[in-house]
Amino acid sequence: MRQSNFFAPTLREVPADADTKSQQLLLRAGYIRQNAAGIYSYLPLGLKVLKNIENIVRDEMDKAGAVELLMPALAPAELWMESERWFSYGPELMRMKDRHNRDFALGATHEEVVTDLIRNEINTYKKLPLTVYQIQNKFRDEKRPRFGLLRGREFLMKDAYSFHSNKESLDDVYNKMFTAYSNVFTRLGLNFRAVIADSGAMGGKDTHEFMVLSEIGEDTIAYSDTSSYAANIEMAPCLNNYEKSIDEILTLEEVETIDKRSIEDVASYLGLETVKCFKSMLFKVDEKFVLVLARGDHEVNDIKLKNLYSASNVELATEEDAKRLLGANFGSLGPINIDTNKIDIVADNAVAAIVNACCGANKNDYHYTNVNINRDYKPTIVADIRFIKEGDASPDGQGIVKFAKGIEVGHIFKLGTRYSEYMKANFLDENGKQQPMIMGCYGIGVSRLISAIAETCNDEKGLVWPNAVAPFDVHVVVVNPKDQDQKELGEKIYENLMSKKCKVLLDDRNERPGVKFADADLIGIPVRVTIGKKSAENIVEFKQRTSDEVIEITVEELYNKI
Ligand code: 9G3
Repeated sequence: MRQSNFFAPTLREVPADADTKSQQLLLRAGYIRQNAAGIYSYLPLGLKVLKNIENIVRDEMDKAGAVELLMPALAPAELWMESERWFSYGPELMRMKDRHNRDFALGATHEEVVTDLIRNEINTYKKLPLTVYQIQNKFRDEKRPRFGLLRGREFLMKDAYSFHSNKESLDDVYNKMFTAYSNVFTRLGLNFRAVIADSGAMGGKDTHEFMVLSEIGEDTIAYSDTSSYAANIEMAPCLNNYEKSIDEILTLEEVETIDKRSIEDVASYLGLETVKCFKSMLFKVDEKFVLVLARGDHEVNDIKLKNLYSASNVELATEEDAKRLLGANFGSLGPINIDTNKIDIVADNAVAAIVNACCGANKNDYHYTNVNINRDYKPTIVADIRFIKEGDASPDGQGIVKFAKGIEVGHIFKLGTRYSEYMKANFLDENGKQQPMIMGCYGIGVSRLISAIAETCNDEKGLVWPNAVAPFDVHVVVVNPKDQDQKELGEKIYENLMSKKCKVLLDDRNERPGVKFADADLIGIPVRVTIGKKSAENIVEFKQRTSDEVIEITVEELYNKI
């Protein structure tokens, strides 16, 4: 490709609204342009990187035995009504009406469409298992699109769906996908972890997220410092290994704690450690009020609370709710003498192990001390309901937990029959009995990967693409195209490398050398060949983007080197 009639508008200055390094570089190097919040155009360089990533994903999907198809982005609302998701998703699901005023969803994901497609074609175990995938734009009207391609409103996803007549078959495909995903992210040169995740609204239980470690990642991973254990902190379980103290059980006391609100203030005022105190947080779980008890140094995990109740919505109650139901403000709430017909009490495992605890008295400016579970309050449920912390024992019992931020680039699920039951996608099993198909689904954020790679593969001069995804293999820079020797040698090398199936970008522009070198560094093609003064002696300069070293070699040596 000749740069003189290419389209890669590079920018000198950093765009003001770029909120991450990768976004700055992709904009400055002319890879993408924003059309609207979370909506982008891929310019030629960006599209080449996107296609390279797609093809690695395609290659691994095909090797895993999946078959590529392409479904429409427009889905009739009726399908989303059958799965009962039409009304459970809010403004994030983009919708439209056609000319006949019929409702459609703009595809945020394709469980409904693919299940409808398969239920009309497959009805016997003899045709299972089947795994199909597509690589297609998804639409999700994110409240806060940010970090460029990392959280867009129209983005490219590879989504695969597998259909099975039994669990073993699902397990087999799930494992094949797990391997395929590991291959994809390894081939892309990413530092990633497969973490145990929460399946959220998707139903099913086993699910893994693939996280690229990065400071700007929105997810937090809890991982063991000695084993391969890693889990999204949303669901990382906490070992129930709290030792119950052998202190004598003391008599309950109500104490005045004027203007002491936080656990720390109350604990220090009463001369207690915070681990002897517990906080009581009032939540609304769907329509039910739940008072959740967590030790002073722990935080309530609302995702675990949601899963405990299989709820669809969990939120903190308001202070008015607290005053109306418990008679006190936040910071003075507690489980003693409350109406457990109206309010459940959920105590974290750690709270159940505290002897002579301190908690709110449901009376402003008063607390109880020497609180003992079952004597002074009866919890509805005792469970693991807190967020894991750095320093906790690793859930697999090996080593201790550390945190890292991660960018989710893949997510695989064992869906079970959640969609096939709602949508009657059944098959006749070996015994001639109708059964709902067992499903799995597997996503990779293809466009998100551009930014995830750019976020780690860069330096102060610009992008530094790994060979596997670079838009070109070699950047041939003719320092002075007006010089006949340089121009001709540049053309010769360009043609020769192209004949060897090398992807070459030839910078034949009439620009100052400094501009050309700066652009080459910014664009980030792995190898740069400079055609300069010594071209008459058949000598060129060879430079790898990952090093500052520039070597002079003959054109012949160049061909061998490349
Ligand atoms: C929606 C909207 C946003 C969504 C979903 C539905 C996430 C939704 C989960 C999945 C599950 C898997 C197949 C590929 C892998 C991920 N955000 N999810 O279902 F309507 Cl607006 O997408 N789908």
